[in-house]
Amino acid sequence: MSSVQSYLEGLLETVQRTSAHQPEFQQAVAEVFESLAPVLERHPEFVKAGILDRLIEPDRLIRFRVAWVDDNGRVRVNIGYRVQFCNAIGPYKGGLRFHPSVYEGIVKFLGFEQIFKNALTSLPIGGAKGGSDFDPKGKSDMEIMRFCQSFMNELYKYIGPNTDVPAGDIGVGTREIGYLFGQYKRLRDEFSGVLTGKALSFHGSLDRVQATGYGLCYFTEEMLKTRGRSFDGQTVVISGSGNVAIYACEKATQMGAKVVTMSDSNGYVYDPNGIDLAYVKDLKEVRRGRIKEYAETHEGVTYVADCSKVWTVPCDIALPCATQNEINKESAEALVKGGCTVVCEGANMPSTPEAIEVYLSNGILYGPAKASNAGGVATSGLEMSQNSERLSWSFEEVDAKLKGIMEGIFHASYDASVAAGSEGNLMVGANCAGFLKVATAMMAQGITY
Ligand code: NDP
Ligand code: 2IT
Repeated sequence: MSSVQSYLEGLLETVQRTSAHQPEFQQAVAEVFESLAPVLERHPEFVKAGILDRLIEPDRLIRFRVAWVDDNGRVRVNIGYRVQFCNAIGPYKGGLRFHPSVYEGIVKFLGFEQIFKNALTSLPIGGAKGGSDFDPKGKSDMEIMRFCQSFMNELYKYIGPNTDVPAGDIGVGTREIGYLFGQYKRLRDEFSGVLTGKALSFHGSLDRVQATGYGLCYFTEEMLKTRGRSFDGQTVVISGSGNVAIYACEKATQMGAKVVTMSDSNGYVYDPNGIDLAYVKDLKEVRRGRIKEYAETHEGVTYVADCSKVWTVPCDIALPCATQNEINKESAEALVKGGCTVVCEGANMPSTPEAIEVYLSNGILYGPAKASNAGGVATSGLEMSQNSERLSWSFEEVDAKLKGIMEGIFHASYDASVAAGSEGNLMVGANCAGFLKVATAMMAQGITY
């Protein structure tokens, strides 16, 4: 074993010890490490400076109590988190997730991935993530507001437009960002770009709502071009029915594809005529209903009460847009069997390591999340720029920048895969390109943390 390999293995053992019982974080670190040997062979100075030894431990992990009062006057308590992982190339930046599964291992995996994703955007943003085990499902609007206010009563101490700029993720959209922003403004008496994903009425960016899904499709289109293909005429399977899934469906359809599925954690719908997106937008964005209602109101649509079976639907392209580890080995094999030749990730870490092995050994074109879903945070970066200059750009201007950024991420990842001796392996390429940028900045700034 080379000395670089044994160095990486030693660090993985450290992670298993220091982050025991956090399998998602261990998985995210292992995937990055698997790619980095060629970069470390070329740059022994990164090993000497302990760049990775430092990156596996966040700058800080903040954990706090969030007490709030429900509509029945009962006191409820949740746990809030913010992990500030690395600010080598800009203020900490990353979303907030409200979901009952949130714990340290989830925010750390997301924060760790965010470091390299944000580096790939080429914008000055560092890596962070946060959230709570609060479950927004079934909560009234006033309960959501009171929870957000209580969450911000603690979080405000640690964030700021030049320090740490949170945004949305699962369970946190425009409504929640509004309540969080209102409370921050009250506590600090300051109107600033401290959060992104804001509503347009108080200087959110046009195209931010669409950005992750649109960016995913721009990235996928670049991948398809390498095989002389495009979205036109392709059958697409999408999981999830939230923010990312909806706008991935919209852009893929605009590009000529037929999207035949959407899902939530209860099940999926299969519409052979192509998803009626106007209905889904009203169902999810306005009425906050469940995807099952789609089958109840549309002719010829199948509903299957098992979301993991969505991958058995035959397709050309799969865009997982729900959550981590939603495609395991068995699901990946089902995709291959159904004729799928492209998997591009809208969700964060939706494929297990075993699923990725299935993609690679079957010649599937694979777009890894930290490259392919970077359009959301990139447009958050553009929202920060607009807020700083107190100007708003047009939808077309933002979307053209988003498209350019996604094309840039594809080419940087592709070129880095060539340099690493794994031409076309975008997972290796994205990890190497993102890491190289962060490591170079850390080298220049000395050993601080
Ligand atoms: P939303 O809350 O808008 O939607 C989440 C969707 O995923 C819902 O349909 C939800 O179904 C489903 N889902 C969540 N958890 C599970 C689960 N355990 N099993 C099955 N389905 C599940 O979130 P987003 O669309 O914003 O986020 C989706 C993914 O994209 C996440 O991985 C997120 O980290 C990632 N992402 C988001 C970005 C953004 O800008 N919003 C940017 C980059 C990545 P249900 O209603 O049943 O929970
Ligand atoms: O995973 C992600 O990149 C996001 N949830 C978006 C984060 C952001 O700051 O816009």
